[in-house]
Amino acid sequence: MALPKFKLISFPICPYVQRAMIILKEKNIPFEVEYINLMEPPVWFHDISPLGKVPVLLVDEKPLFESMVICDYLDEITEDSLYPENIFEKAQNRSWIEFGNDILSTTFDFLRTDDQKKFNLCIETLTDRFEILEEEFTNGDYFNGADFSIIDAVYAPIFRYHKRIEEYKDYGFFDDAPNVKAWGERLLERPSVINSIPDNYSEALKRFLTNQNSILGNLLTA
Ligand SMILES: N[C@@H](CCC(=O)N[C@@H](CS)C(=O)NCC(=O)O)C(=O)O
Repeated sequence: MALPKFKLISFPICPYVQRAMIILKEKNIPFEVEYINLMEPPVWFHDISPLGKVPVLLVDEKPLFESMVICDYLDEITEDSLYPENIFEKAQNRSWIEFGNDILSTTFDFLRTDDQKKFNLCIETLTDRFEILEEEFTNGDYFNGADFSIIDAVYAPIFRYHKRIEEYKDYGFFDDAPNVKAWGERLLERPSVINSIPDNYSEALKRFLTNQNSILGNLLTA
């Protein structure tokens, strides 16, 4: 069956966009990408994104929003699902994807806050979350063992943020989570993950962080 025409509406440093991009690449689905400036979005963006957020996937020009909806749709219209076959295990993966969403939003708070108390609390929470994940993590290369799954695409952009943070300063997030750290490093070497960001990612991320007037942003400009 011929696939529809896909266009992914994106923002250079968005981790949710990266999820969709990774799945498109893992599944060898042809697509176009259009990067927009979220600070000054084009007028047409409001018509396709009711929450004003990326990613949006245009499917034969019809919009789909929310990254997990997009990933699940792409998984369902192609062969070889990137979820476990067992329905309970699939549901469990979705639980841990929600856990990843929570890690991502705490990571955003950590990057953006100018409040020292909140900053310290984020460090504590993130360290704790990665330790919990360590207990859940099996012995394979990926979350579900030998094979790459959707949940790996969700966590890869989180590890990308944390690798960049570590380059500035090591906050010890993974001190009690060595297997999770190794999982992250493995993910960041995977071609679909490497190719899920644009060439200007590093500058764009640095610009974004230094413009925040946050504790971490100020550390970068010091
Ligand atoms: N739950 C959404 C979150 C997407 C999201 O927060 N995207 C950010 C960029 S990383 C965004 O578009 N923010 C613009 C805004 O909130 O106005 C998803 O999974 O797609």
